[in-house]
Amino acid sequence: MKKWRIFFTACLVMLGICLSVISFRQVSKASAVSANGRLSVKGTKLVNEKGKTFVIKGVSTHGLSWYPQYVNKKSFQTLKKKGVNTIRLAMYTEDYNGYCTGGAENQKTLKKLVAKGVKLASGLGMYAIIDWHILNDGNPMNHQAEAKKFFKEMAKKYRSKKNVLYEICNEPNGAGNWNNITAYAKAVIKTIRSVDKKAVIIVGTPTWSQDVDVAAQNPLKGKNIMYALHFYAATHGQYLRDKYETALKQGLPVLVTEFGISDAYGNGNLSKSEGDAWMKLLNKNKTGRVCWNLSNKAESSALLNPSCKKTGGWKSEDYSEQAKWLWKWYKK
Ligand code: IDC
Repeated sequence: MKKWRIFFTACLVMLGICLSVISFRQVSKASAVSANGRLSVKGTKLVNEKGKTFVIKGVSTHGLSWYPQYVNKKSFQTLKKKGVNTIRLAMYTEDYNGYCTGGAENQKTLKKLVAKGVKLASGLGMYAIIDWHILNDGNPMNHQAEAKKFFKEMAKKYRSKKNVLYEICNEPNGAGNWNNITAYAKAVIKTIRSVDKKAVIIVGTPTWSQDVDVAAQNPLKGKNIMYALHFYAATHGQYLRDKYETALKQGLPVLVTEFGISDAYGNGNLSKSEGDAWMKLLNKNKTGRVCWNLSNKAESSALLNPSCKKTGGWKSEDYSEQAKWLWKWYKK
């Protein structure tokens, strides 16, 4: 009798240990993507598969042609530990070695980098934004044909992935007014939707993705479309927060796919106080945000110090002042 009791007690204890190990492993395994699944747009926000608001806390690469070394597993893993749940893969279309100006070999290299970035993000349960980074080419219509071809290829490749989002024109400016943007976006969205009915698509807005209020007056039709707002806190303060709130009030789904606390040139003095004001407002509205930029370039928007040559596994001395500010917000 006594022996049986000891045996049963031992079995129960063992079972208890097994169950707690399993649940611990599940908790420690839970990633942004495994916990939230495919994202979609509801009202002004991004939501997860259960309809609950999901807030993107992202980091953007610098131009993939210029800083490809940071697209590696250790790098993304290190960012994940800092609270980052999304990586934006910034692929310039013009500039030096841009997708549309660097030739066929360069296009292959860039596509490989995008594929590597998506694969690594997927493996770590992070979201990936594929960014068609127009900048000097202010009007997205300039490369519409290439964009359609590129995004069709991406959509075919990633239609079954739950973690891929498409940003179809980083920062329209100049002739990239809302008329041209909507004409471009309609064509590119149609191309993506012919392959993938669900992925979230982000559309840039006029004046370097600041005029979300203009987009709000005449938004595009269709589901799972968001509009980009970019701010650099040392330059863009209350007037831009007002535009953002105007757009939200009109029901526009806004996503901050690029921001920093430097000036609009990605350099100069940082403004932590303006940055704090922005983050408080974004948190209040549960708007996602992606910080510029993952590199050690000698500019204040870089997240790594210029002296840091490591491409992952960074320690506090490797991070720039902006990064240190950012990690505090991403921890919350
Ligand atoms: C900047 C980079 C800088 C690079 C420049 C031109 O930080 O190193 O020389 O582009 O390619 C944006 C753009 C983004 C800019 C960033 C800072 O989307 O490409 O990166 N910025 O100027 N919009 C507002 C600011």
